Amino acid sequence: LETEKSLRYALDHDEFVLFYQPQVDIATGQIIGTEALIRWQHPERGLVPPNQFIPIAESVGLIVPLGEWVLRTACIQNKEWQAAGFPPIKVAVNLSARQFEQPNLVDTVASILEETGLHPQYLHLEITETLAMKNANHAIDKLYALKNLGIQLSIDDFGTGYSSLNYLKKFPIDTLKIDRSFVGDIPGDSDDAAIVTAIIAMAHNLKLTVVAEGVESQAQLEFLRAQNCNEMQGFLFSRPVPAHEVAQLLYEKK
Ligand code: G
Ligand code: G
Ligand code: MN
Ligand code: NA
Repeated sequence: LETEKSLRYALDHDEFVLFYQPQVDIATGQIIGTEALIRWQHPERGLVPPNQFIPIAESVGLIVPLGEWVLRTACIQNKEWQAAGFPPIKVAVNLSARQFEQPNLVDTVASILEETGLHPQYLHLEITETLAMKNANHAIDKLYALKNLGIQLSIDDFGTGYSSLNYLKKFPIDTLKIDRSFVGDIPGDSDDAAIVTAIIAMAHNLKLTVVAEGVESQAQLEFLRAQNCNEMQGFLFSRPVPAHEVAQLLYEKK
């Protein structure tokens, strides 16, 4: 198991790296964004996945400086793609509960946007239902403050958390990301097909954009297309890849 010390060392020695998973507009097939996903490039162990260190970073509080590094790096990278002449795309960054609870979160996001020069409309922050519901009244104020910066907000892993649908009405959310556990067995599993259909219809009635996660097959994509799901993310199009491979994909699909 990782220790606070080894994670701190890794952060100080630039051992973390961001991969990016493309997000594709289902109607046009164009890449319209990426989700930034952290990995640890360990000198001996190779690429360590986030589930092996994010929970520890969260429990010892190191997720706060680490999350700030993720946010800054993702904004710089996205700005670089724009500067290279690619059509502007958004970048989605995952926020942990501990980060969300920081009193200076909104200031941190604001100063990273200013420092990197990324236009706020291209930054999407992903939060989970559980995170938002932990202290719902406080969360609403914070979400509105984030929205006032001009950024976009997404609910990640939608349908898997502890939540009330009430928050969809109260929170200034732009996007729902349907958790991949609902996507994996469509269209064959009629329960999952019904759930996915209902989520998309509800989201659209609430004027929210819907992203399907974990899309692995053409049959899943066709089902989602028929339901007018807006965007997809998954191995069918691309795994999470290093930044230079995103540039290659953007170049090929131009
Ligand atoms: O990339 P992968 O599919 O292995 O990601 C596994 C989990 O790690 C996902 O739930 C994802 O949300 C989380 N994760 C990846 N990168 C980050 C990050 O930068 N910050 C936080 N808080 N979670 C992340
Ligand atoms: O929880 P979150 O959605 O933030 O994390 C995304 C995670 O899902 C990453 O670990 C990523 O590697 C994984 N992932 C992305 N696309 C697929 C897919 O098509 N199938 C599966 N099984 N996992 C995926
Ligand atoms: Mn996510
Ligand atoms: Na997810």
